[in-house]
Amino acid sequence: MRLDKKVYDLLNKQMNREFQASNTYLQMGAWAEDQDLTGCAKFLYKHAEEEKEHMRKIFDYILERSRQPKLGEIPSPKTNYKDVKELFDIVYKEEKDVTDSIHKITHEVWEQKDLTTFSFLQWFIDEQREEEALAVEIVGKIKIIGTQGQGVYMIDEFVGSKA
Ligand code: OFO
Repeated sequence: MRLDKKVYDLLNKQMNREFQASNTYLQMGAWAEDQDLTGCAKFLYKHAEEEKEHMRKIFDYILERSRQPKLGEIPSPKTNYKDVKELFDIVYKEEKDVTDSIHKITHEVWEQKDLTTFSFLQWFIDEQREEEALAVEIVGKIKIIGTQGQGVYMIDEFVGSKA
């Protein structure tokens, strides 16, 4: 059955948001690599790929439900960060915002009794739970280790081990 227009708009927006997250993580990876933070760069590049896969999942789903996905303009990501702490505070905020957005769409499809889309979104809900938990873990470790001296090296090793 063809996707309801309101659900289509919400999914389309989410699809573009996943693409934006992918670009943000890719750019963050470039910043990290430039700072010789190779572990962080590895982690961020991997996540950039994952966000692109999320985008594609929604893209394919919209098509499957007889609508055309519309790629929008993606604003340029920030290119400079104060330090690794600022970087991962932004990652955590980004993931929290994506979770809120996915929950909002899920709530709407539940109201509309679109159980097919409701089922489709369960994967994203589980994925966001994992991604948020990972971001919380990294932000927590950065807090413990601190960003002075060898702390940055330890953080880079830790984040790289999560890639
Ligand atoms: Fe981490 O955002 Fe996709 O779903």
